[in-house]
Amino acid sequence: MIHNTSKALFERAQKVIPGGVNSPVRAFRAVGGEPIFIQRAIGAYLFDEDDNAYIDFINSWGPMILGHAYEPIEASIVAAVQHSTSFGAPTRKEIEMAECILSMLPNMEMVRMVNSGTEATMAAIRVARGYTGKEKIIKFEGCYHGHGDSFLIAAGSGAVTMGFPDSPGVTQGVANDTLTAPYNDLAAVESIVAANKGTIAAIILEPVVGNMGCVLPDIEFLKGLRTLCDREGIVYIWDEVMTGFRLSTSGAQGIYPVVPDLTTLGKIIGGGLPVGAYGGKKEIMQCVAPAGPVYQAGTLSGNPIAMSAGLTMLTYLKQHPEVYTRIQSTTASIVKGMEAIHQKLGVSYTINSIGSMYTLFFTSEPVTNFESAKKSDTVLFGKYFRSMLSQGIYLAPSQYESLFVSTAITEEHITQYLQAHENALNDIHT
Ligand code: HOZ
Repeated sequence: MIHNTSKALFERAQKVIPGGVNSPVRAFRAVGGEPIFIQRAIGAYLFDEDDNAYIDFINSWGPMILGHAYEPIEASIVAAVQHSTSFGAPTRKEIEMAECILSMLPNMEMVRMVNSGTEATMAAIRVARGYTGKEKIIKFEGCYHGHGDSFLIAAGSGAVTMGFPDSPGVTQGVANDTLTAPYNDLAAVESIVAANKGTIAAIILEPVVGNMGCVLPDIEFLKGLRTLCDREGIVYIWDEVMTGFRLSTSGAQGIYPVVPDLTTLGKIIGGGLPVGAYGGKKEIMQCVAPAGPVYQAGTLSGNPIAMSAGLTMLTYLKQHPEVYTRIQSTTASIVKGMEAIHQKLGVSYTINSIGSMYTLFFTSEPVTNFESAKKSDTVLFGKYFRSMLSQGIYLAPSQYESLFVSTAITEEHITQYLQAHENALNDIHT
């Protein structure tokens, strides 16, 4: 593959954009080589500026669940644009969007739209603090909740990929208010809560982690946190920015029988446009301004174009739950195929998977938390990534991310993927 145009664009980009990218993971620093610049996409395929085609397993980190340039979503955007792109005033679509979200997430009684997952998580903890009158939060090592100050402590995703899990620029005061525990370790959380009695406003987690790679929760862990939060008057927040409307029509809440107090959303709810949301119990959400005193606002919140795209996406998913059966079966075939190849080649790697999310970890040990995720051989991952890319397979350029499958992936794509996988493993082991 020739990447001359991407190369030239990257050189140009680095002169005007920090690191040449608008989000760090995209720079490919963790996998070596230089980023490819995407020119267009359709269905399962991305095309770069040199017109190379790639089968996409990132899908914009989740949102393109129906594949790229999905016609009904594009049509809804085109229709909305004809009535202007922003009003900064309430619209009917915002109510329809809120009603649609609540109908799909039965645990949610009220919702506020924002512009990104980061905004949603920042607002959710502010509301939790306002509601409880307490200041500290507990997050989990390797979980990533966007780039808000409070969350850049032991953070996953790009933060760990780039080697800054505790980012400079976060004040000591903020850091002191963020307590961290290992994922899936209820006893550790119990002791943190006991040592900080009466000071914890919220516990926030990814109910299925995407940001240290895909890591599954122990159900007893999720349930135990619910009991703990009830006992101690702590707001239990599920960050479903990645899992919301991806794991089921009700996200992780449709799979695990646990009810959070607040949920944060993003990605899929915008149909590929920049949208986030947070919502939950009415009693808590009534604290948000102007209903209550906790301030949170945004000129572009509930933007009419984003609402049209998001509403079209959610309505489609609600009416077509078979989407989930399909992408789950595609993912299962990929995982099964990879495992068969590992057996054939006599190599042992861990694959974590649920629904249409999965990660191949370059370790033979089980991955259940950040500590075990970090046992992966990231140098090997980098080699694997580059081999897959050269064979036209676009994966997340970091070991600490999940992959996402869309409905556009066919049997033929699976065959191509598995062949590339086998070739890549042969490449890196010779
Ligand atoms: N941190 C995002 C995924 N966990 C990546 C965002 C991006 O680079 O687009």
